[in-house]
Amino acid sequence: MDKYQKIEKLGEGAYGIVYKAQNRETNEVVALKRIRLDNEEEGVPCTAIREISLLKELKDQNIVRLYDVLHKERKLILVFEYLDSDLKKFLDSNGGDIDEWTIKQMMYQLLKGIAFCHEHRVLHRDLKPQNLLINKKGELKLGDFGLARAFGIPVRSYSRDVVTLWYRAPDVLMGSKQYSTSIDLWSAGCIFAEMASGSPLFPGSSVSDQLQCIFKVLGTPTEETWPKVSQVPEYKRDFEIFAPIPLESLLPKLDPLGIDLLKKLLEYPPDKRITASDALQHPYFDDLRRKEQSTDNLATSK
Ligand code: INR
Repeated sequence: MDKYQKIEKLGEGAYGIVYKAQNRETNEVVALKRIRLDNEEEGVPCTAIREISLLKELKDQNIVRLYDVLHKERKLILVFEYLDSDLKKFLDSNGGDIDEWTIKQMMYQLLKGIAFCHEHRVLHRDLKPQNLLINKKGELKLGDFGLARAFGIPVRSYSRDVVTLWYRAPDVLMGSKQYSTSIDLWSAGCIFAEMASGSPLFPGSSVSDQLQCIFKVLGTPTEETWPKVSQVPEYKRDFEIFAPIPLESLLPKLDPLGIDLLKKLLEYPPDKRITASDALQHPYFDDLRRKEQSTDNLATSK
């Protein structure tokens, strides 16, 4: 690791420790992520190396750039673009009081990042405020994507903290193995609500408690609200029955268009959940898209 000088520890994710570091030659500041592997003796599986190397090609404004993959002495170090903060810190430092325009801009960038990943057939699978990186320019970029496929979704983080279930889709919680892009849109819905209210929408403490948190807000799913729900592997006929609470009453800060988008992100049937590219076209973003186009014109009119 002589090419980089570690500056400080930034955090501990599901797959390893992240450090702020500086390239000794170019002075470029980067984020280094040391991947911990369960089988240190056996080294890094070549499927994982291949999987991760493909992520180097994934370049977008709303995706944290993976510059390099260093594979030495049976260890894997990922060299990422550096950003100064993450959405969790931003939410905490603002006491949950983010203005509506900022929420909209953050959501738009989140959905753009997701749409880009999905267009390239990469699922995130574990979106949460902690791995949405932000900077002072107001940019938001997805981190931690694509690692789930290379290494599997861990149950515990590097520091042995329990991995949060708060953003996990009900179909995944109920053991559905047909993972599709829709699981990331559920997470986006949970993050949207959290930005609008300042507190997590579904703060469950175990898989069954997580499902109950969801049911208490959206109502316990039935064949009417979720066709074929009883065929999902871990569906229980004795799930406690709850009636839905209107989302408007929980999120007074969100305007009717925002509520409409949120409902489409939190659809029970995975195949009915809005896609990222359709969400970007939702009327909630009309004013933002108009602004974006007028600044595009400014940039090209000279
Ligand atoms: C910061 C983090 C700033 N930047 C925590 C953090 C606190 C303050 O995790 C981070 C990262 C960064 C980061 O600048 N680049 C990356 C994290 C991740 C990838 S990952 C890239 O994959 O989410 O851990």
